[in-house]
Amino acid sequence: MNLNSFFSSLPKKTLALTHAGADVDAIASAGALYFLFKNKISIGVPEHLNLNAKQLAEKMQIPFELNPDLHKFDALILLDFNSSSQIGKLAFQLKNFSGKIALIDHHTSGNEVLAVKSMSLIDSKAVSTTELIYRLIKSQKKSISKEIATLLAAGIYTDSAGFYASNKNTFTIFSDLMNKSDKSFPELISLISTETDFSEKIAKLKAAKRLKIFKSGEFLLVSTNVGSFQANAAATLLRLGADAAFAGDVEKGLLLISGRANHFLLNQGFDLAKHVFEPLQTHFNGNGGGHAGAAAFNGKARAIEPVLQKCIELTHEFIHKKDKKASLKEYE
Ligand SMILES: [Mn+2]
Repeated sequence: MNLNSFFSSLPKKTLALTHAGADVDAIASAGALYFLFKNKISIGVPEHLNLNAKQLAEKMQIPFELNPDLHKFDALILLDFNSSSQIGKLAFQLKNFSGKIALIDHHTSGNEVLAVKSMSLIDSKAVSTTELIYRLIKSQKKSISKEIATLLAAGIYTDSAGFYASNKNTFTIFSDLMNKSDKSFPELISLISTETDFSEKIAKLKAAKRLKIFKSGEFLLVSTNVGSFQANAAATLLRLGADAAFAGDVEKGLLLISGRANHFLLNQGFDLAKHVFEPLQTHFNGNGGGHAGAAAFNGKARAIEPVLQKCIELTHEFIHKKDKKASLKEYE
């Protein structure tokens, strides 16, 4: 049995199974197979789908079952993963599955073998699993409907990070798929992009409006006062050009600050948790921690300004230790 003969006479009860937290590429791959075999395939998703994948499934009317019982099926097609750790609690059922298993994936394969070689299509050079499904359909000389073309294109766009990680093949295939999908590029994007919450947009814009900008040596440090979405606000400020950003608020005495630092600072050995939010505990009442590039502090304070100021000073202290000539100045 090989993949071609498997797909030319599919077992009666076949389940296309994505990884847990299915993304656009995974659900699009499953959906494409579902439309290709005219509803003969069921789709299973362990745990949940991410927001973009969920929206795509709704708009393209792809039916799926969360956490299906694998033993109800005669065959499985594993999509967009090649390690059983990727399917959460279903891993145990997969290990004991006695039916046929096919595997289509574009991740680098590890030591685990989930399907025999003749039943696997693994190519880590493919930008998406949908690209592999495109190749499979082509090799079987089947036709690509509008729905299938749309789904395959969506997987390529998402997994190439908007073509950032693509090769010349990607554009050839994508162009063919866009022709067949009968959709414009904005129409394709609208299937997978989710609206950012209105209050989140306002919080980010207010964070930018209330910004304080400091220069420490080569680095730009910023702080801002914003009542909600502090983590997203700080991340947004990095995209605007800051090397480290602190966004915080005091509400009814409760203090919350979120920090983000970019790789230029991290390459210097900077660690937000270690150099800012943990030392902050000796100056203010509360607890801090997290990762080198993303961390937070929760506590109690009367006002936010002195705390934000301290975050900037602690970051400057680190930079000054590396570069004795670095001085801290604020831009008006
Ligand atoms: Mn993928």
